[in-house]
Amino acid sequence: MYNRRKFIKLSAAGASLAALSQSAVAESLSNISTTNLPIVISTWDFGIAANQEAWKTLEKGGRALDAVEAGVKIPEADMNNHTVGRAGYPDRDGHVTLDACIMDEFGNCGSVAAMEDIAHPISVARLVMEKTPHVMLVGNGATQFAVEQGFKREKLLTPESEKAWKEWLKTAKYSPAINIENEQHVPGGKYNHDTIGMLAIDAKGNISGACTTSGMAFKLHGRVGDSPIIGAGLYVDNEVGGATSTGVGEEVIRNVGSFLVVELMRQGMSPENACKEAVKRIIKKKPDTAKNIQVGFLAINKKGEYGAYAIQSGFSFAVCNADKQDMLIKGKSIY
Ligand code: SD4
Repeated sequence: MYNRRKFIKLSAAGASLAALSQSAVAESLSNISTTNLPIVISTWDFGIAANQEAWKTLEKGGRALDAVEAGVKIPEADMNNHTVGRAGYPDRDGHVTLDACIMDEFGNCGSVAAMEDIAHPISVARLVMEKTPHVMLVGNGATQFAVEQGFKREKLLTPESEKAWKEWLKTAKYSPAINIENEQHVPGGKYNHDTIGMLAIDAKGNISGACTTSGMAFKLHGRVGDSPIIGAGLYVDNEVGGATSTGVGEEVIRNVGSFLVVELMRQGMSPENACKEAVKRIIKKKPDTAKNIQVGFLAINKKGEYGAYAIQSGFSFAVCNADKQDMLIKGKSIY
């Protein structure tokens, strides 16, 4: 028979459960061994400096979200880095257009795409997440929002990037090489293009990620790659882990790459095997395309175990934890 007292008790429990703050839920999810934590990992050699910046937050017991935002701002600000943020190579019409996204331990996320004139897209993405009911702002709307939030409008095209663009215009061959470190694959490999994807787990065991890029060099105006697309360039699930990608964004989007890696880890695969399987999916779908492009995935699971895999050799990633702050690891590859 229906027991009203029991129902009242249960619904009271339900109500108090619902009233649990998001942070209490995250605390309970993080009820695992945290011996390797905190930790931060990120793509490519420039990940070392970015990780070191993120570490300053993590070692003080700070939140992974703050760590990844601070970390990726280093390559975004680097005037010698032509693939992320300020000083990035422009599109084929000479506009520097930036893409970035960020995701936290609660599944909150924010993104900007094809945004011009603002040097730190990752911080704008974070404000889209925190201050709007939306996930993604693009183009002029993203710039307008950033300015309203107090960001300074500035010219992002540097003389050096402009020179490279004018050089490229002489042939205007629309086949920019991406990430293929092995120059024998790539005529014009000097326009190699790398994105920073960063994943961190803080001392409480909570995971966040960030991904930021100026996208494919000399792309069509308006082109958006995987980097600002939640599930493609970045995905975090605080129960499982996080993943991020670098390389030809179109192939990553087609396979919803980072989401796939996280789901494969959920099914029990190690981070490295999950990345490898996602790379194999890309190759299987378009074997001829895959021979001449680079895509790399980087992943971390809830225990702080990490791994990576790429189509081509030459992909590297940086790891930083209490033991070592400047570790650089060569990612394994299919070819
Ligand atoms: C894009 N995935 O725009 C980016 C580019 C990149 O390493 O990652 N290069 O498609």
